[in-house]
Amino acid sequence: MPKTAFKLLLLFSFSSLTFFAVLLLHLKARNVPAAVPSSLVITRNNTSVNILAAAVRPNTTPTPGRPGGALGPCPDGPPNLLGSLYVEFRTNRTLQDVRNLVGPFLQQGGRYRPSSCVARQKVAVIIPFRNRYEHLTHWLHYVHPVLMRQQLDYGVYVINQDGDGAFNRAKLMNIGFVEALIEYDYDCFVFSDVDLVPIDDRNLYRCSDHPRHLSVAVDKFNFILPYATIFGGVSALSKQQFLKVNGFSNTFWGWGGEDDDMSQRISYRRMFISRPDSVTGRYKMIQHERDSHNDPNPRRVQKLTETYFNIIKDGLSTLSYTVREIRKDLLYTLVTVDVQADVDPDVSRSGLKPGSNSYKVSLLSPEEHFQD
Ligand SMILES: [Mn+2]
Repeated sequence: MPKTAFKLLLLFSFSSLTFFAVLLLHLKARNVPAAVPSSLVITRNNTSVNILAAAVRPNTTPTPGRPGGALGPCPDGPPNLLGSLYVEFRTNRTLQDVRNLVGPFLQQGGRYRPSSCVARQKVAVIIPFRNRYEHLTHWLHYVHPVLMRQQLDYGVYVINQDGDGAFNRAKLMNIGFVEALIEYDYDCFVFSDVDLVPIDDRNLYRCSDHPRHLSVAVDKFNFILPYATIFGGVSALSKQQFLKVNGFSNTFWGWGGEDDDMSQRISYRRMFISRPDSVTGRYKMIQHERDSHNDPNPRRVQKLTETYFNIIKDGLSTLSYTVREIRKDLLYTLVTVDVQADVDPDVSRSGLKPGSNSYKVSLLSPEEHFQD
């Protein structure tokens, strides 16, 4: 009798050992960066897009698949938040480092949704962009894990202005809104500068009853809100809120004014700006020199007196651009666009130089732009 028991015990230990060995192997395999190509190129040359056409275009990207039955909604307060975070930009991390670190949790194009519950909001994070791969690397490194802990169903869209024309941050954000909606049924849009990283993950990248300004306490401004109506840096509008204000103006070329114009659109449409408190809303800004082709717009102050009359005739309803390329990286979707700097009469009136080669198709891959 004890002999049989001993045999059974031996058999049991052997099978558990085998089980753990297999489990370990499986876990190890999961740690290897996902076996998906880091770049997948879709070219849509000379496809003019407008908001109406976008609305009827079919979804091109299926939503991230999720096997299994019905999940419950995620809790209103994400349970795994850490609070204040350590953020450091003086490193030589590369995009590949970030792919290795957070890539295994993502789907192609910088997409994520929680596996244990149904996210409360579908959030598109829109980053207006040109030639700032070093900043983007830091942003992706720090913000992806935050968004995951916040249990969002989200995607990261980097809207890359092609050519050397005057930069148009606001138009890029309008384009991000349209392009993200073509892909997925997002209900919330967070617009973020590439050089702003939240240093507290309790600052939820979600939308609320009113348009929300998230970057309220930036280190560059000694963690103080510079003025009461400020809406620049990082902000969040629901799809309905964004449509209500007709998006951003498309006619702010060069630096400044477009965020204040949005702030006025919001108040003219009888909405308020909501904000996190000044501890939760802390940010670290990556220090940099002013970009070329982004000089202060001399018309920006004058233009702010015209917002009220321009809401209807300048915005999503009049948005026109050309998608040069859509590139799916594991960490983000890169949409390279021609914003038509040289066909907009407002560029010449603004006193800024229109782009000489804004129709040039970008042939460099992000890695070639990015000096590792
Ligand atoms: Mn900046």
